Amino acid sequence: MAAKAQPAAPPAGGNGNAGVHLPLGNGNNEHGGWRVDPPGQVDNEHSNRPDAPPGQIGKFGEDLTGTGDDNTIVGGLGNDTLDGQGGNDHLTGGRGADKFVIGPLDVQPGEGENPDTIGNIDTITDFNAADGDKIAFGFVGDANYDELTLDPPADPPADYDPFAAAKAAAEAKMGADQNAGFDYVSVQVGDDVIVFADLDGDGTADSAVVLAGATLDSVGAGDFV
Ligand SMILES: [Ca+2]
Ligand SMILES: [Ca+2]
Ligand SMILES: [Ca+2]
Repeated sequence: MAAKAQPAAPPAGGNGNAGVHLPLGNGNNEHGGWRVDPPGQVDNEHSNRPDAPPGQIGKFGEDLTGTGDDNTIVGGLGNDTLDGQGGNDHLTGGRGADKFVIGPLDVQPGEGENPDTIGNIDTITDFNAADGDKIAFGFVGDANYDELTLDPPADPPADYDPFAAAKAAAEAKMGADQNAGFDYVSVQVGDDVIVFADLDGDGTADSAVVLAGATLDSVGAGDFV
């Protein structure tokens, strides 16, 4: 009797019952490929994806789209497009030139929604213009950019809201004249930068995103699409 064909050996990088890594690119997962880890997987070293948390299912250089809920979305080594959709999302592009799609502010929150605050809008955890990262607010046309540092009051009142203060400071630069003023204004607030966008030119911010742990040096006029 002829011997039955044996099943193929697990791909290199798999470690017993801890799941497998599936390099579909150049073998080092530097170009393309995706990864499936079981819960509890802690060994990112063999996947060559130190920027991806255990358990993530993701592709490289692909569109990573969230839901209306608060999502955490983590890109890989490639050039990813991260779109959290609604909710207050935490977006991490990882390496590569990533595009972060940012939606509108909840200017008048509905029932069950929270007012916009620094912790209550989308956050980009690793914005890096030097990598070619871009923020996509959906603005079309020529855009003017400015930036400033918010100086909190020496003795802030109990209800001091740094987000509202930053938004007001940004809107003071946006101006009500559609043909003047700035369309994008970045505001340094403590250790973070909040980028505000006036998409319709009426002098009010329509969208905003927090760049966590960033400085004004890390974002500029050429970083928007
Ligand atoms: Ca979301
Ligand atoms: Ca990436
Ligand atoms: Ca506006």
